[in-house]
Amino acid sequence: MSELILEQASDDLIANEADVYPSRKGQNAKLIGRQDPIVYTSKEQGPPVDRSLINTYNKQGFVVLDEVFTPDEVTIFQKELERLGADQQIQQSVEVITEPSSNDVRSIFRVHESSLIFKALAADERLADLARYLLDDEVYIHQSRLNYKPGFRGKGFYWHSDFETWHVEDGMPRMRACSMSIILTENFDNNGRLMLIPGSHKQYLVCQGKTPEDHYLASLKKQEYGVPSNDSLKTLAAQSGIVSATGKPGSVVVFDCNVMHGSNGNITPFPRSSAFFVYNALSNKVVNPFCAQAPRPEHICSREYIHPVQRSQGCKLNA
Ligand code: 6CS
Ligand code: FE
Repeated sequence: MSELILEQASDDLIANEADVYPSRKGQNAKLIGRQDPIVYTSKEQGPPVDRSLINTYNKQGFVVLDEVFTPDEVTIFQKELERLGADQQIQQSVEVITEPSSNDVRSIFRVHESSLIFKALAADERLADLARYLLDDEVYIHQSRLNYKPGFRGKGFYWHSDFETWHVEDGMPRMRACSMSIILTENFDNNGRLMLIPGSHKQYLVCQGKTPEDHYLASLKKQEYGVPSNDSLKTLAAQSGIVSATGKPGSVVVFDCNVMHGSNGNITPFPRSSAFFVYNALSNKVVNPFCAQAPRPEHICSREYIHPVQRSQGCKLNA
């Protein structure tokens, strides 16, 4: 049997037999237990941040690291965010998602490859070392995006678990990934900040319905599949409430791939922009999608270009 057929057979085996988190397979919505650790690292290795922050992450499913990046570094990120958002050529590319009710830029994907500054940021030890610690493995960027959440008409992101989408639509086998959202503009109470349900990462929410073809073309503007039923959301929220994760520009929201989160729209004049990197353990590389659809494109889910994030000594950023 040729190497290729063997490899495909093993992927199929993984994709078909090891679907321990089946969702959107016609069942009713329900909550099942998480079958993976949250913090993978063995105890003797010291964390790169205060142990109390690791404990909060483990318990809540997220933690806010205050002002990790200096104001000067944030200015560099903001200028790059504005440059990319204003670039006519980039605006026409597939990597840009516009707002559903305007042509405002909603997100730009794959910036860890297309922007030298965000490539350096993704590899910065203040982020990547923490991801390696939490996942106890080398890591690669599964997805990166700039979220502009523009003022006046920035639409929200309905409640969802990222992992449910990445498992079903991208073929991410297990919960061994974490996201880091670097706050680039002031998060106020009212400009569409990130809301999370603490502790929700410990249960997997099986979603009803079936994944439509090319679902990402709609879901990245307005997600309607792979979202919780009202009852399951009520159950999760009743268990531990809903909190907002805010912080000054330069702060980082670190969250487990399976924590339930969402954000409101933004009708204030103040954009709520962030840079978002998803670190996946190298041992948890995506296989075939667990839904019967074609894999999502490379700019949304790294599949062809999977390489470990190189160790760096801080962002090599030219002001
Ligand atoms: O579908 C995805 O991969 C993206 N969708 C959302 C709303 N959050 C995670 C991710 O960026
Ligand atoms: Fe999300």
